[in-house]
Amino acid sequence: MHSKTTPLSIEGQSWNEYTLKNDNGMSVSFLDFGGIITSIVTPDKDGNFENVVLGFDDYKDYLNNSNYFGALIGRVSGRIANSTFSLNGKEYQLPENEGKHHLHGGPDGLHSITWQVELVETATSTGAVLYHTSLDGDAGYPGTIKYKISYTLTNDNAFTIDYEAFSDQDTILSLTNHSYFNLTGNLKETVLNHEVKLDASQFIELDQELIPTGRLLPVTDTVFDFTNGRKLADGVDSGDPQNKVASDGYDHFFVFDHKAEENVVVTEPTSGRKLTVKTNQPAMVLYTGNSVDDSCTLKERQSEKYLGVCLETQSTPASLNYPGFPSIELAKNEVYRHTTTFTFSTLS
Ligand code: G6D
Repeated sequence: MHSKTTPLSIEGQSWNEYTLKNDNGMSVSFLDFGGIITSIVTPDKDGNFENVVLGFDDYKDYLNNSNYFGALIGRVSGRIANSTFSLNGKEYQLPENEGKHHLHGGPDGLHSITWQVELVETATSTGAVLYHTSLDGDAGYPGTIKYKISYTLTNDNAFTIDYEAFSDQDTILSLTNHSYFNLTGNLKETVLNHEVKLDASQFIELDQELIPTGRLLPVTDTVFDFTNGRKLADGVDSGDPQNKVASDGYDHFFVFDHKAEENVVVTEPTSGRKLTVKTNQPAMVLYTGNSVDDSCTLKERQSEKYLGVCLETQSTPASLNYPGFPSIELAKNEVYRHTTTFTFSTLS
């Protein structure tokens, strides 16, 4: 187990890249800027260690990261319709950064701040704690938030993100990480041949602007039924209106049933890689990179549509407008706790 720190100078800004490495040779690298995960290196079935996430080749591109590659997301992941919400009878106006809507915490969200990082080694893990304080009114949100986010890698090839946050006022908060996974290794091909299994029997319907309509749809007898495993390619030309709305793919909030051992299992047949996800969150956005075009120069190659799949565990801002959805409210002095573990293995 060990870690290293690499100082960087990016467009005059001083960043650091941290690399956590376990005894099996698996590594996770990330920046203090945006908490951005720049690479995760894992073995395939033949022991070839390759990168399994999308990341820029030139790190200055993270300053204009409209795909949010690898980034921490907040204060609120997803879309807040019309960039407004009310809390305790008060109306709040947030910056509009996708049409009239507020996406992923706005232009100055957590993806764009530089975190204070402390490396942490234990007998069984190597990791880091990322700290930040966001002041009352930051990006239009109420409450001063103290964040403490931990990245931890163990010798089980498990990478855990623990999010803790604390507010001095009632507010809203829903954090996630926006890594794009690609288990082929070094981005050999798109993720359309990945098989995904989800412990989820419902998902939220989206309108043409990708805003939740308030309806929970059953997955039964649709290409949204991942309960027994399904290729992501099924969502490309299904003709299902909900795939069409998402630019011929998935970009949807699946509500976990929390009945299965694992919430998510992703496998890739050629490499034999397997990724399982366990989380305490009520749901997850499954996003197949439908808006990724060929304009990004990544470490291994140019980007393209469907090159990565995002597994964004979270609650939903739809709860601001519809009853019955997992809430994103955080009461004054309540501690926000979100933990998600990504475990990498190979098919036996
Ligand atoms: C697109 O609709 C998708 C979002 O879900 C994603 O997070 C973003 O691109 C990066 O807006």
